[in-house]
Formats: sequence, C-alpha cells, structure tokens
Amino acid sequence: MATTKVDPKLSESELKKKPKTYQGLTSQQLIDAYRIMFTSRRIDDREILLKRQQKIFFQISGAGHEATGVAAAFALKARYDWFYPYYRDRALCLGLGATPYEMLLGAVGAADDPSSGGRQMPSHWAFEALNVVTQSSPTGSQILQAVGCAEAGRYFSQHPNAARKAEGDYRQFKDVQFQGDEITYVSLGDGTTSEGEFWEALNTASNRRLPVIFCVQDNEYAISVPVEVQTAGGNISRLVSGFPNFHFEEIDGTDPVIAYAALRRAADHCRSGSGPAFVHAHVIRPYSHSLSDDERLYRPDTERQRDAARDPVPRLQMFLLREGILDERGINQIETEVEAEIQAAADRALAAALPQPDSIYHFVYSPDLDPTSAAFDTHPAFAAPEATADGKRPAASAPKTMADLINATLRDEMRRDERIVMFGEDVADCSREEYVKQKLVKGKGGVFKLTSGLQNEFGSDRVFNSPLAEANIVGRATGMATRGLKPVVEIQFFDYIWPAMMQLRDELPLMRWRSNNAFSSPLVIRVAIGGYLTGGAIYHSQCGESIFTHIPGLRVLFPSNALDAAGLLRTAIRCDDPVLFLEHKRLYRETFGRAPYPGPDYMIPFGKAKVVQPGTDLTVITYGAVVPRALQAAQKIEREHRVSVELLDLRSLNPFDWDAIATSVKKTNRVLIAYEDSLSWGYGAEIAARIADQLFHHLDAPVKRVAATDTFVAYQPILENAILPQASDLFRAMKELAEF
Ligand SMILES: Cc1ncc(C[n+]2csc(CCOP(=O)(O)OP(=O)(O)O)c2C)c(N)n1
Ligand SMILES: [Mg+2]
Repeated sequence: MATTKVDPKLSESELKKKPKTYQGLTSQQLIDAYRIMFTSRRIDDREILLKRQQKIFFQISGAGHEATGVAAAFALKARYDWFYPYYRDRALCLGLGATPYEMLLGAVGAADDPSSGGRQMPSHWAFEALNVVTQSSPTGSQILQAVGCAEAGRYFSQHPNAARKAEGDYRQFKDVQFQGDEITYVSLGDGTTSEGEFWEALNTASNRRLPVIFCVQDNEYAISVPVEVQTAGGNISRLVSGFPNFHFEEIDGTDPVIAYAALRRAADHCRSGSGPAFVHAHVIRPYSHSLSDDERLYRPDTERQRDAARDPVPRLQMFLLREGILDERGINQIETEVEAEIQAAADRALAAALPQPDSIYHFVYSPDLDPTSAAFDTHPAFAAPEATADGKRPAASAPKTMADLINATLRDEMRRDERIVMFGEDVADCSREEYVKQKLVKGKGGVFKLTSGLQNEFGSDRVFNSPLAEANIVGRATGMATRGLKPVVEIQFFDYIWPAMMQLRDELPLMRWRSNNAFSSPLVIRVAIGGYLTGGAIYHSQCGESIFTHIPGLRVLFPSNALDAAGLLRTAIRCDDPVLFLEHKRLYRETFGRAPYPGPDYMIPFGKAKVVQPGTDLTVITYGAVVPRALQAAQKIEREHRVSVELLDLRSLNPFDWDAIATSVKKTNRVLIAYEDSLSWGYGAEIAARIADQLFHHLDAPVKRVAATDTFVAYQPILENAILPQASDLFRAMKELAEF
C-alpha cells in the first residue's frame, strides 16, 4: 500500500505499549487508512468546488465508500493483483498508489491524465502501472471482463511459455505479467447487480472456480431507485448465496476494520484456488449520486441523517482517538498535510497542458502494427497441408471449401501461438472429453464444424464451450485479451450477436482509445452470417455489418471465398486490433471460391479489395455472398449485351479500399453497389455518399444500389427470393446503369 507522506510515526515506547492489532491491521495501518480516506473525501470536496467554479466539467464522488476501498487496497496486493473498480473506488485507487495529482489531472481532462488523457469523465479509473484496468460508464460492463482477466492469469500460469514475447505479430507489443496466485478484484453498486452481465459473470466464476472478488458496494440507491426495487427481497447476498464454490461476506462497509477482515478472508479463499468470493458491503452515499443529482428530491432528511451517523471518515477518526492511536494533534497534522497536498495538486493540475485537438485520432487502432501494411501481404504456398489430428493428409492441389480453410487456418495458428484460446457455443468437440477419449463419440466442433478437431488436438483449456450467453463470450474474451491472450471466439449466428452489443459497442473497440493506449484487447470474433439458405428465415439469415463498421476501433472483414477467408483470418489473428470476422454460412461449403490450402503463413492485408474481373463499362462494388451472384450477372450481361463489368470484392469492410473504388470509378464512370443487407442505411450508403462527394466529376450516371428489401428475411423460399438480392436483380440494375 502506498501513501504519499510519512505519517506521524509512533515512538518506540508507544509501539511497545500498543502491540494490539485490529483484525490484523496495525495502528500504523489504521493511521494510513485514515490518511487515504480523508484524502479521498477531500479530493471529492475539491472537485465539487472546481466544478462549481466551472474549472472541471463533471464530478462523481467516492464519499461513503472509502472504508471498503481502503480495506480492499490493504487486503490485496498492489501491482500484483488486478483491479476492475468502479467510479466510487477513489479510496481504493489511492490505497493502491494513485496520487491526488493524477486524479485531479483526470478531473481537468489534462493531456497527462493517466486514466485517459482527457478522454473520459473523472473517476473512470485506469492506472496501467497498478494493474487498474480501464473502466467505462456503462454499469456492470466491467464484470465479465474481470472474469476473463482471472482466466488469463490462470492460463498463463499453466502455460508459462505462452507469455513469451514473439516478433512479427501482436505479441511483440503485448507484455504479459502474471502471478500464480493472483486475484482479480471487481466492484459495482447495488443497482448494477440488476444487469444480466453480473449474473453471467458470477455463473462463470463459480463454475470455473476463478479467483475473483466481487465487491458489491451497497449504498441502497441507484441514482434515485432504492435497493428493494432493484433486488428481489432487497438483499443481493440472499439471492446469490446458492452459487457453488464462493466465499460469501456481508458486512458493514463503513468500518475499515470489519471490511479489511472480510476482504482478507475473501482473498485467502481466492488465493488458495478454492474459487471466487462475494463481498457485500453496506455503505452510504452522502453526496447524492453525482453533482448532477440532488437526493433531497427523493430521500427525506431522516434517512439522510441516519446514513450520516455511519459516515466512515468521522467514524474512523473517532476510533483512532478512542483507541489512543492518534490524538487530536496527530489528526490535525494528517489533515493539514492532506489539505496542503491537495491544494498543491489542484494548482498543478489546473496549470497542466491540455490535450491537442489533432490527437483525437491517436489510438483508435494499434499505433504499432498496421494490418494494411505489406508485412501482411504474403504469397500462397500451395503445398500439401499439415496432417490433421486424425492423421489425414489432403492432396496438395485439392480445392478446399471456405469451411476447410478456416479450420486449417485456426489449426495452423493455434500450433504457432500458444496464446490463442477458442470458445463459444458448441465450439468444442465434446465438453465431456472422456467420451472422445474412450472413442464413444467423434465430437462436434461447432454447429458448422468450423472448429472441428481443435479441442481434440489442443486440449480443453484452449478450446472449450461457453455458456449460452453472447455477452459472456465477448466480455470474457475482452478481459483475456487485455492480459495478452488471443481469444478467437465464435458467435454462432449473427442473428444472436445482440446480447453482446454492450461489450461490442461500448467496451472492446474502445479499450485502447479511452485509455489513451494504456490498454488494448486485440482479439477475433468469428461470426456466421447471412442468408440465401432456403429456409433460414428471420433469425438465421441476418446481415447487419454496417452496424459494426460504424464502430470506430473495430476491424470488420467479410470474405467471399476460401482463399480470402484463410488469408484474412490469419492477418486478423496476428494483428493488434479487435476484429469482427464475418463468415457467410452459404459460402462455407459452396463450390464457388474453393482453393487449395495456401500454407501456414498466407496472409492478406486488410483494406485491399480484389478485382474479381476487370471491365470498362461499369463498376460493381460488393462483398460476401453477393460476389458470386454479381459475377453471374456480369457474365450474362457481357454475353448478351457486350457490357463489360469491373467487379470489385471489398473483402475488408473496415478499413475499406477507397483507392480501388476510386480507380475503378474513374475508369468506368458508372457504379453499382450491391449488398445483401436491407437497402436503407446499409453499408452501401456510405460508399455511395463518398463516391458522390469525391468522384462526382467522374460520374456519367447516378450511383445505384441493389440490396435486400427493407424487411426481414422470410422462411418460404418464394419470399426469401423476393427479399434477398438475386443475380436477376443485379443484371437488371447493371443494364439500367449501362443504358443511362
Ligand atoms: C448500463 C447503464 N445504464 C444506466 C446508466 C446510468 N447510471 C449511472 S450510475 C447509475 C446508478 C448506479 O447505481 P449503483 O449500481 O447502485 O451504484 P452507485 O452509483 O449507487 O454506487 C445509473 C442508472 C449507466 N451508466 N449504465
Ligand atoms: Mg448504489
């Protein structure tokens, strides 16, 4: 635990007189605790003043939560354990070693704010050197990440070689540290226990006996909503008590001695490998929810006075006096020193350099590894592939399906990089692995069999099934990747990606940008997408890629053939950014676009379109399953009307190949954008807008689009055909455009 000043030390004779400890806390530690708690409260007070003076722009306090925070800092190990705190954890962060100056830099939004460089609101803690991982504003989105963090720590202690640095891929830029008996601490408020992700996290931590301390700081309110409205029966401890493998504590979190004892027991349970712990700390919230809230609107004075009597700061002060640990002079001395330190810190923070406006694009993506670069441009080596786990060695030249080559790429990369782990629904060959060992069953390996054989070859700690919970998959993967693992996870159907949307929109792609490059979570999410299935209907046919290309920080790929899938997937796995890898289900086993195995190092850079066929009369820009349909239409129009179509397959949707588009449109002067998703607000709208904006003078005809109808995809094939863009629709649009 770190404090910034030397405390009034007890003299030798005083120490002899007072060998007494308080649940293991020495008198000196209690003095330290008081200094930290008082510092925390006074920073809140200073920020409130600065906000009223309009020198800072937001304030949310840790007031009333200080005792639990400082107890956690004392019970855990700074720079050793991992921390996913929430905004009330100011005292925890001070206890771990963060300084008032650093916190006030955050309040000002200074360039040197260690949490975010002025990008996040104050109290959104991130301290790289202290293993305090960047947190966000959505309540509860940190909890699954904490679970993934704990899983990564365990994985590295079981696979220490995986932690080694390697050149030429993301590992070069990701230092891994781990401790065999480390703990991950995650905290949240009482209201946040209503979020589904909270329950998903407890479930997995319990099931996998993970060393996670869940600390619920229950101040009885979530803004104005009281705990009995959030939590059935009004007490979260009662509801969670059935989870196996947990150590449970329910305590008065305004008493640092009680809180310390509980957190020590929790830590002992976790460190021993027995499983997670749940600490339910009853605290108070004396300063309203935030400075934007006035709790007098919904809490009567009687209730507020009752809370005030439990205020942890005066309570600890009284305790120190009563126990004779400090006298009034000692208390005064600490308080004077703290006031002076905060004054100096505030003066410095207010004078600190502010971020430059032109820095806004820094760290949207990795500054170290550019997946569009020539380093990811390699030639296929069409030699015989490695033997598969079952000893089969496919013929060198045999064309393979997209499904085959994705499976082969995953296998190659898992052999090459021990940091890769795979999980998702049904991705394992067989969770009850003894069935496979006893040769009772062959194993499944994905509903589309894309991960087939990987668990059998690489083991159940590298390839395993997740619960049926998409946020669980993405949230845990994000936490793992923050620690240096490379999760390559699967979302079984694009139609069911939505439970993970909070993680996908507010967490994963922002880890780097919001922490000003202190943290990052490069990983791959493979998603089976798309229709043309004859019976796929509404919930097994969806596209919707533009929703994800709209998210800065997320790379989005959509290959149309086996070779591109292999090359782009390998780049995705080796790169240093989070990647959404969209695999069209209809293309998995299609005859179109098969290719021989291109070797274990074949890569395609992101952002490079492929000219499927060159042409001179008009350009068709497309990707995914529309590529073979557009090709069919292009060949027909060439045959029947001598119209020469240049067909571009974008392959990579973010980044996309603007140069290829511009070159082609300048040549043909006519352009059609075709995509499988419903027409309005789709991916093609952005491309069309850019062409209109930047290539206007090169156009001889309006920019056209062909896409699905603005409906969902229906089950009956007659309806499906009418809804999804067909070769005949493309043909008609090409003809109109050529004749314009
Ligand atoms: C997902 C989400 N929904 C709503 C909000 C707005 N919000 C911020 S804090 C908060 C209340 C949180 O209450 P609790 O979990 O009890 O924590 P406390 O603030 O009381 O410590 C709400 C509703 C949010 N930040 N995130
Ligand atoms: Mg609360």
